[in-house]
Amino acid sequence: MSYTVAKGNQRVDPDQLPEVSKIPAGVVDLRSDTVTRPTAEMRRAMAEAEVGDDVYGEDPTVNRLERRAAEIFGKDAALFVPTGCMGNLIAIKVWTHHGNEVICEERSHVNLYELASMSAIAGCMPRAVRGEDGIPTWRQVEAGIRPKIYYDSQTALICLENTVNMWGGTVYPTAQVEEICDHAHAMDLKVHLDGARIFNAATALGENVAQMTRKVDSVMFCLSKGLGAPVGSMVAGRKAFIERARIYRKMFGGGMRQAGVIAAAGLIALEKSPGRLHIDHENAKRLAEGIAEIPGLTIDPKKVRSNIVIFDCTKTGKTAVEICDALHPHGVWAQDTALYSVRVVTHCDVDRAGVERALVVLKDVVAKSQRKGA
Ligand code: TLP
Repeated sequence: MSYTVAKGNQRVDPDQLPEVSKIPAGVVDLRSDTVTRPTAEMRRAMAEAEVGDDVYGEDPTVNRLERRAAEIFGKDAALFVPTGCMGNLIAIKVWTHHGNEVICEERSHVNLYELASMSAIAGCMPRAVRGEDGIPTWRQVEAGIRPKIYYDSQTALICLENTVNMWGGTVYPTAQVEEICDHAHAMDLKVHLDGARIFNAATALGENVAQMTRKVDSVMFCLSKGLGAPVGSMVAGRKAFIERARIYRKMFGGGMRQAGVIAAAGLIALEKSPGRLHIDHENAKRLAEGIAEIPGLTIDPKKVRSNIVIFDCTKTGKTAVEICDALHPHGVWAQDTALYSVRVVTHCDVDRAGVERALVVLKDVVAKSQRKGA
């Protein structure tokens, strides 16, 4: 069977959009935490942001955001980039040469959802390894490292992800990250962390991001997911890394001029949002527990530690696309992530009442579809 995404997850026709840019009333949009809209405070800060030409390093708001991100992560420096994908690609480009291999987990974002940019642009091959719940141990990573023989392509970089999106927001224990870094460094390999949702991981672990990332060579994190900023991600690392990252950002078309307008929202996201992520996690837990009680749906709620819930719908006899398409007209939007996997993600624009409504609708839709399909 060929796989097409659910209608609600396809690119919409701009003419069909409502005029006001907010999640339509009555809709519980659980497709992703990327759908959050900027708060009134962010919009005010954006309107009032001091700006300059960032390609000349003259945007005071961008400079402030970069300094603050570096400080929070305990790194020398940070760089504001338009997207998480660009941040990851920049790091891969800095740490590798054409023809190198990059070790990553099989379902990682860099492997599956970045349009093969590590190959198409950085000239590298992904070497996918498998880890339980998307969290490979050092032993599993090590098995993917190429021997130093001149006719083998060479491993240059290990790319980890935390939280692990497509495994249901699972969380890397810091000791395991550090063990991988220690071994990798002893072999002259670099470690990049796709920390798109690192603040969710920090919330789940009760640790701080500086401590969690102290051994990685570079980290990317997103302002525009759970933290609620409209646009933007950061990469952070040593000074020499960021100097080269700046060059590749420009090469990839990411030199953004008066970007203070969006950095202003990013600063608010960075300061204020981490403190509320536990609410999203509690809502995700509630979703998972409710889903586990719906006949035909399978999930282990114990494994849900952050804001991502992925459940299996095989036993309903319906595909994930069919489930998502059936939910959509009832104002509950979910994302199909594989033929029989549906993802629901909690975030600041979904409250507990929305979660409860989503569960009622999901139960109803699954029950009806089973009756029809029987
Ligand atoms: N993830 C998106 C989709 O692309 C799947 C989502 O809805 O979750 N790393 C990770 C772990 C991500 O989850 C994402 C986006 C990115 C990188 C890329 O970030 P952007 O979308 O800013 O390029």
